Amino acid sequence: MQLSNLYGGRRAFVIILTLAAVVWAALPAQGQQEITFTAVEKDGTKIWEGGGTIDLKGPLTLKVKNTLAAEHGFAIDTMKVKEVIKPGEEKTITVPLENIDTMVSEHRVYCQLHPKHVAATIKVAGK
Ligand SMILES: [Cu+2]
Repeated sequence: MQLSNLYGGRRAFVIILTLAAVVWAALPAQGQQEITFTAVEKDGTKIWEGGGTIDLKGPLTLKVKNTLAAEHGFAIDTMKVKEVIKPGEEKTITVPLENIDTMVSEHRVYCQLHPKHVAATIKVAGK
């Protein structure tokens, strides 16, 4: 009696796990978004190069690379992002949907360490 209960429970667990895996595999297909930014220097000016357009259907992945010899900040106030990227470092930042301010049509991507460091933007589709 106890043994068959244990077996039944384990089988149900396997079924749930399988279902969860199927759902999980299907989810990222909708609204998976990735945008790349690179800190570069052009004519003596530091620039966050990159950007793109997002929809607000899923989490956002930011691939951020600092090719320069000094640390640079990477901040997006309207997405609750504030990081420091070390020289030569490449960082992947995932922004959950709930951290993205839906009232904004253009998100400013800037360096919080250097006011003169030129910012980039992320646009929102359909806004
Ligand atoms: Cu900077």
